[in-house]
Amino acid sequence: MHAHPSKSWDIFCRVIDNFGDIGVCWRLARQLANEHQQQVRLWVDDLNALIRIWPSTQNMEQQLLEGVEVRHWPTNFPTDTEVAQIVIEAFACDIPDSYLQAMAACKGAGSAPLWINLEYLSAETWVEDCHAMTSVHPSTGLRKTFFFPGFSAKTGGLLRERHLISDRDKFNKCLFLEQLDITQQDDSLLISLFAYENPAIDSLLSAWINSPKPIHCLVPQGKILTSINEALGIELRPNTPFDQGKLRLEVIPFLTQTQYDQLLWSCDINFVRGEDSFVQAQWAAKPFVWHIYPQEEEAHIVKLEAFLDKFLAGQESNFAAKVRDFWRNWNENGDLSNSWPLLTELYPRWQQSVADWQRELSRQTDLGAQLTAFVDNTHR
Ligand code: TRH
Repeated sequence: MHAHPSKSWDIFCRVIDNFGDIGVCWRLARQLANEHQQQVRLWVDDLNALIRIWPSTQNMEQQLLEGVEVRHWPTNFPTDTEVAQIVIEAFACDIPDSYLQAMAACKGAGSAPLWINLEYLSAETWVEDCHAMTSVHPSTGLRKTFFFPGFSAKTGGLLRERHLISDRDKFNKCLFLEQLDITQQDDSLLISLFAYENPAIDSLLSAWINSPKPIHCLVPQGKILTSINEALGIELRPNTPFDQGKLRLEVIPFLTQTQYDQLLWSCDINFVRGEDSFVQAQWAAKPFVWHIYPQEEEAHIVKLEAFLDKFLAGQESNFAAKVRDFWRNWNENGDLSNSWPLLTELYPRWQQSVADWQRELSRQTDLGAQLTAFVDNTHR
């Protein structure tokens, strides 16, 4: 394994909403520290979001966690903060002005830090043209590089821990479900459901209740529960499974990030959202459905279709049409009562398509390795 000179990194993470911003930054920070032996400091403005996905996090200003120095990013940022050699601005979060001025001072002293903006993931083709492009900050003259995660070799790649695939392949599902006190219904399709509020859940639940095959759905506590409770006119609670027709619905606690990855490995179909769970669902090599983060002017639908174009390229047209139809209905409040059975009757092909897709993706250098290689080649 190529050893990288150990450098100091500051990762700035502002939690907009949900858990994706911190989910991505925390996974990257751990990987840089533990797989590439870098000195990593993670600044996060909302520690509670990190505590939710990593409960061993303390609510304190400074702590060492998993080899990463985790710092609370306060409103009044400490002006005496030493500038790191590598500065990651996650998702254009705007690093503190005092820190920016300190970066400019370093530049003036001949040791400009490497400033990288880590962009949101997209499968859109323009990403390949923009990846690694730079711009010069008007008032400081500092150069910023735009680093785009992506699904092709012309992008910055995807987050994938070094041991993820081998850990997945030797994973013991039964033991994991036992630890979560879950007894899978016999001969059932085990489904994990992580999504935003979604009125389309109504037709999906009726498709599951009338499903030819038993459906056992696990719902980590989260936003989709509001839609489920509205659709069923009940208040679902942890440890109180709901049974109707062929459906068993079980609310499970919000898991640690690692346990959630393992839940994806345990299920036959995964409903995921945002960015980090979306990527992890692909590494789980199980059929998945993406509830993309809604954006103005339907920009998210363009992103959704761009991913489907890549994922379904070369797939048999009938199967491809069924997947696209189901994803569109899930993201555009369509009727799922028909598209669900039509898709699940093609489950083996769906399974194979995801297995092939993730195998192809796993040949690409992961984002953490690409970032450290980029730093080696750029920051002297
Ligand atoms: O929470 P999200 O919807 O985050 C979103 C997206 O990142 C989106 O791109 C961004 O614009 C928006 O936030 C602001 O979905 P995502 O990206 O999948 O992040 C969820 C994280 O939560 C992921 O790291 C997995 C983790 N998680 C757990 O740790 N435990 C759990 O039980 C579950 C369900 C998720």
